[in-house]
Amino acid sequence: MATAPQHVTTLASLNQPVSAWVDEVAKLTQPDTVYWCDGSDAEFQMLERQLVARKELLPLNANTNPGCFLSRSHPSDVARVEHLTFVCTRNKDDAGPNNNWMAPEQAHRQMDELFRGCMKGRTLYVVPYCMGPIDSPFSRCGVEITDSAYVVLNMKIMTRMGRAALERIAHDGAFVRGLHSIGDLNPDRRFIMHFPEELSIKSFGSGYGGNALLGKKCHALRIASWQARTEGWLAEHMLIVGIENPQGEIHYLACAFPSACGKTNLAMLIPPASYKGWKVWTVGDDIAWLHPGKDGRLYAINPESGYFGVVPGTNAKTNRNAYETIRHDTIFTNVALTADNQPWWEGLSDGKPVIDWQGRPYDPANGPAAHPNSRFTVAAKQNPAYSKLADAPGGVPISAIVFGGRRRTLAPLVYQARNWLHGVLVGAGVASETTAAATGAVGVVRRDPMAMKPFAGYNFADYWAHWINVGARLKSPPQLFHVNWFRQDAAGKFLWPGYGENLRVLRWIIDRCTGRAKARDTAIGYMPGAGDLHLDGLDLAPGALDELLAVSPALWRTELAGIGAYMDEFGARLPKALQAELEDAQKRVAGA
Ligand code: SAT
Ligand code: MN
Repeated sequence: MATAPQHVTTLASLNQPVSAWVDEVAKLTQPDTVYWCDGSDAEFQMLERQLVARKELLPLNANTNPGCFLSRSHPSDVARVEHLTFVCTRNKDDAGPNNNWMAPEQAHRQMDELFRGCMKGRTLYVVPYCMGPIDSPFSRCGVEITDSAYVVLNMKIMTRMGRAALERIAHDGAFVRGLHSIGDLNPDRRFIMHFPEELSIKSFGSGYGGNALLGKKCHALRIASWQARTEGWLAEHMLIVGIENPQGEIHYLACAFPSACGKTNLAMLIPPASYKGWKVWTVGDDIAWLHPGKDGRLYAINPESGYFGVVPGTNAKTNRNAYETIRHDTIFTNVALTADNQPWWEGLSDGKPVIDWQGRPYDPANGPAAHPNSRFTVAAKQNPAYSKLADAPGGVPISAIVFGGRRRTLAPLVYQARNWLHGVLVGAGVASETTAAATGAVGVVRRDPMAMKPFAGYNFADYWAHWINVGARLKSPPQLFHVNWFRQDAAGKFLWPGYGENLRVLRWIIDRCTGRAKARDTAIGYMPGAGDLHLDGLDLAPGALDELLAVSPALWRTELAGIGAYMDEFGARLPKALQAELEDAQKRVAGA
């Protein structure tokens, strides 16, 4: 690739610590060319053209999907790899039983061996980025070095990338160093290593989003959660959504669900037809950075500027906003193609696939046409529901925090924690049936506290203690809730329609925050009575609501024992207050 020496010098000279690090990495990895990204649209288009010329990016039908491209990954490189993801702290206990751990010196040695000479014949891209609005005091910057132009394109969409970020780094001083190479995509030579004490990341052997777009899970969750603890805030796996009622009052909610539980859908929800005058505004769909404000409330920014969402299931009925958002200027990864070169995925009502996600003629015997974890990368600004406050430097005030998971049984449609401490227990008890976003078996229940199991960059015991401390500092803390959209009847049929209808539950949640809704005091927390939810215009199966709001003390006794056993793994570091809260919860359920 041709570099413009003038341009390189200008950007490199903006920041001595960055260029010193780039030189050091170039010596190790030996690229043919070093290219500093300025983040301009012209640069984006140039890289697109290069990838198209190399057949690494396929332009899609320009009439139906203008500005859209398809990328196909290596078939073994389609999801995050939690068993190959490590948190490398000097003290093993600081990473905790919730993380894979390796001593930092050993991890550096092992990774540097992989990186040695790995960029021969390739271009080294320097990608300065800012997580959060460029002028927000809550934002944090990083620089990713990568040999993948696909990563550069995605980082341009997902973050505030380029010159402005580099200027902010010069001003801030500190930045997160992320070194990435796709290597040879050999799963045996694939590792994602985090060094929170050094604010650095080394990722080798994968081009997949969560493994390769280092600003996302690696920086904005694992490293940032560590930074947040030392600085007194929270970095969470949460969407941020504003709900506006017909009176024009907007409440912001932050919701934590494990990957592929519908966070993007909830963040872009379309109100049901009977909810006239209601509007939903998206601030973020995956990550929230939460800061205690001077007024005693909690304020949230979305560190990202784009969506890296699951494609299958997206259609005009399930999520019209997402469907509109990805009609143009979108990078699709691992979807199928129709005969006229339109992207296709399971859940679309029209079109039919002729080429599958691996580029083979479509044959149902090979499984789904689009990979179940196929993704779209798209600028958040394309969302028709993009919030006016999505770029607000001070963030949005959070009225409620909502936890949830995929549970066939047990968890009712919604319940409210009794107070902050109980809410921390509710969050710590989140569990979900596994999905396609991570490699491994699908459909197994696993503990996923605060939906952060794969993302907390330190010991969960310390993380829960930090949550308790943050709550204690808030004069007007958000109310905490738990929802379950995925409850099924005995025949395995979903009891709740989900999607836009979820607004009915969010409405009860908001009304609880403003003191407008009634609730029953139950063994697990506050719950709506059958008449407390606004269900006009909704056709639920007979008995479904009772089942959705049923609490089985027997199942809950088993669940709380399971939570207790899980927490025991954290030994003496577990906060005493959380242990006591669990015992209280157990007493309430025992007496029910
Ligand atoms: O990890 S990714 O960000 O690639 C997708 C997800 O699990 O949210
Ligand atoms: Mn996620």
